[in-house]
Amino acid sequence: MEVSDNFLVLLNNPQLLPALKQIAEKVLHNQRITFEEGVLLYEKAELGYLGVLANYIREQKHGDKTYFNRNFHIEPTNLCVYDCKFCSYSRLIKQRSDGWEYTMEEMLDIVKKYDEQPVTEVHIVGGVLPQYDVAFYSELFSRIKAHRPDLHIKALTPVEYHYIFKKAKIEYATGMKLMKDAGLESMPGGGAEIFHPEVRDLIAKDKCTGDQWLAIHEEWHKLGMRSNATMLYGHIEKFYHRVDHMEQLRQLQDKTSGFQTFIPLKFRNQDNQMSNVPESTVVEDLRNYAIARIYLDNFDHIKAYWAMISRTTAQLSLNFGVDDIDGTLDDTTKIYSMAGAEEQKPAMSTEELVELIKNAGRYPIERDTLYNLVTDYNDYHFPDEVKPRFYKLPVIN
Ligand code: V47
Ligand code: SF4
Repeated sequence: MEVSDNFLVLLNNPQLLPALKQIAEKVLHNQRITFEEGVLLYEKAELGYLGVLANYIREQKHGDKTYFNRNFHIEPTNLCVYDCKFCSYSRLIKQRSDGWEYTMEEMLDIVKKYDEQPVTEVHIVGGVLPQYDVAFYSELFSRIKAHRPDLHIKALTPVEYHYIFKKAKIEYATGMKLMKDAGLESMPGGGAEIFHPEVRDLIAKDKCTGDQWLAIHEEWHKLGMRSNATMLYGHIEKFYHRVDHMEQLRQLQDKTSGFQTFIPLKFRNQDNQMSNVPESTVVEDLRNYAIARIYLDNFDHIKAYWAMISRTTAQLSLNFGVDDIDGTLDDTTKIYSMAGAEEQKPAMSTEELVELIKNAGRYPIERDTLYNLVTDYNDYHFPDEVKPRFYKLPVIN
């Protein structure tokens, strides 16, 4: 790919630290950066530098293409046996009157609500409770597939799988095969938090460990299946914890190639046990997307989850390595609104998503969960066409 003027200016800047110049040259030559270089980026690299590098990689992989899908969530319950300090669902928080625990029929009714709509994915994730066990989820998945075979089921995380397989006394490999046979098609990226025990033991003590999270994804990938990965950042972790997290993902990806998308999740501090911890700045959020794009050279996609990060930051992130902004959601998820995200009823129509992407100067592509093309919106004109890529200044006489 042609090197942009920005990249050339950056490489020829005599004030650039030699170590940062070396990283830029590695990126230019498609070489992998080291753990130490990852930490150095977090410690020393300013936003403009990171944007140039990450955008170069993003455009090399995808050009202007920016992906989204039509999806909805089912959150079986907002109560949980665990007590993650950052979570507004955890058991200490649950002494409130707005808890829900959906039955199987209630979850199937949610699926049926979308019968006439062109959604392609249901994303199922919520709290962990004993009644939702292997038998329950197997039946749920198979009944959803029986009702609507074309709806992709992306469901649960190693947090739930570790808990239900342990209760059922079955190995991860056996359990994941059972889920696949029942209709599970991919795994979302949740439950990863920060793998390093120095942090995990403080914020998410009792649930699956980092190694167990990775082992369950590995078993799933061995079945030929795909999954995502997240990282909950911007709380008590240090930069080396973030790099360690991405290093472990990069190593597993080298082994299996099963991950599709990396999703950095910004810690939101409302109504949880870490409300005293300030949230990261937008500058830090953008730096973090960019460093993820540079570090995870073997991941195809970096996603900014607009419901959590806000629409404006999602647009900005498209210049910092991000090529995916998740989907329509239809106000079916509460995880982030309960934790203080700007979007209190997260829902965007296809038109709004297309407009948001076009207004950021990018090329909207509706994908399915596995990144197959559903609709190319670049030449698609809605009745009220969206604004052009760059605004013209008004002429004042
Ligand atoms: O595992 C919980 C996180 C995750 C907070 O795979 C919080 O496509 C920030 O994984 N502040 C669930 N984060 C959501 C998730 C996800 C979302 C969108 C797309 C995909 C995908 C996956 O939310 C949890 C946890 O890490 N979380 N509370 C909080 N206060
Ligand atoms: Fe439960 Fe997940 Fe919240 Fe932890 S993050 S308390 S496991 S819902």
